Amino acid sequence: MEKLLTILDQFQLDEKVVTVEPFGNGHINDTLKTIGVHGETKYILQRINHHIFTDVALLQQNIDIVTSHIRKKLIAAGETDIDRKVLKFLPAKDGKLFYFDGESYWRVCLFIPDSKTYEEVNPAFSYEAGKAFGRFQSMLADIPDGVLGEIIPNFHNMEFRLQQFREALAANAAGRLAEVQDLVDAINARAEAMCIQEELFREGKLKKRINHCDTKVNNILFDEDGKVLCVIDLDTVMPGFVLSDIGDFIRTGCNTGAEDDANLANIKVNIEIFEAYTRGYMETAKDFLTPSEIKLLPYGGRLLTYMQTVRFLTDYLNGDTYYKIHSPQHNLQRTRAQFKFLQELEAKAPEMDAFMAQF
Ligand code: ADP
Ligand code: GN1
Ligand code: MG
Repeated sequence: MEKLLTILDQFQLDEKVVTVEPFGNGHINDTLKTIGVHGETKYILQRINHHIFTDVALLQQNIDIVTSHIRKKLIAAGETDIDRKVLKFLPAKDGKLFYFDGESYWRVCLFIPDSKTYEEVNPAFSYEAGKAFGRFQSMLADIPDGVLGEIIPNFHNMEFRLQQFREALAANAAGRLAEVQDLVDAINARAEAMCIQEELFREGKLKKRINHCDTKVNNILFDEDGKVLCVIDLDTVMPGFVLSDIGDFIRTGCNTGAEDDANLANIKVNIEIFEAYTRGYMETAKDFLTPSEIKLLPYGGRLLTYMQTVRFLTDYLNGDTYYKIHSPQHNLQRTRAQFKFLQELEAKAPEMDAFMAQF
């Protein structure tokens, strides 16, 4: 605790902090909230996983560009209460937006008061979330190419993720290959069909746009009335294919079970959540999407679920080197849960595709 308070001391803060508590349940960084003298929370402190985000200066520069860009647009649109509608990171005493203590990298942002995140949403919240992500993408659409650094190269490139998977199979570093052969076969059987974006991009038929690339349900802050305040967790904002963002929301928001549900029977598609999200998203994104992107939106859900299946299994085969795990077989449990959800999405594909015909 003393150490964490010393770290906070390195930042330019207005309020005294007496203690910090763990917060959130991300798989990569460590998130904590601060508690002041009267029990109030003013700041979020995060330890950045620099094994994954190896260029922390670039990471914070990207986030600064994105948050400043959104802030400017909100001000121009006459919005009020701006500090609750876009994240605000606070500089360290040397002016940098992070602090290195010799071992770890840290950053601090303002805690947004009277906000809530959810692991599950109802259709009304899903509709609001759809509008929020469409608005987020449209606000960032005019950031010129090359301004944001590609913080994790090939992050949502399916061909690249499959290549990493194949390397993990070949190395079999943790000796776990034999027990997951059924999953390996299922992944291989779908590989070609899941790489159409890369193919379309090479043919010049699909362009890259700035995406959030981690649009899990719990990366949106809602106010007490269920309206979206802002989109958070901006580490992976970068150019990519537009399906990433609708895809990751379908993967997390439309699943009636948990991402790592041990009981596969819990895992089904909630179609109402998909329809509500898509309606909201189309309201704010329709103007910049091409007809072929619109048609592919349900495919985006399958793609991101498949990609997550591949990424969790790759990590399991590698001996759990990437994601935080909470039990020895956690990555395998996550893989099985994601694969079950993929099968459920495949069964619902005709219904989801038919829904898109109205747009
Ligand atoms: P990660 O998912 O990588 O751990 P996040 O940035 O998503 O990190 O933060 C984790 C959780 O902390 C969020 O789901 C949200 O509940 C909460 N949170 C993060 N930033 C803020 C903020 N500025 N104000 C209020 N709550 C926040
Ligand atoms: C990670 O940090 P967190 O939990 O928001 C991962 C995402 C995955 C997600 C799966 C940098 O996100 O890409 O989709 O876990 N982030 C990174 O839940 O790899
Ligand atoms: Mg998060």
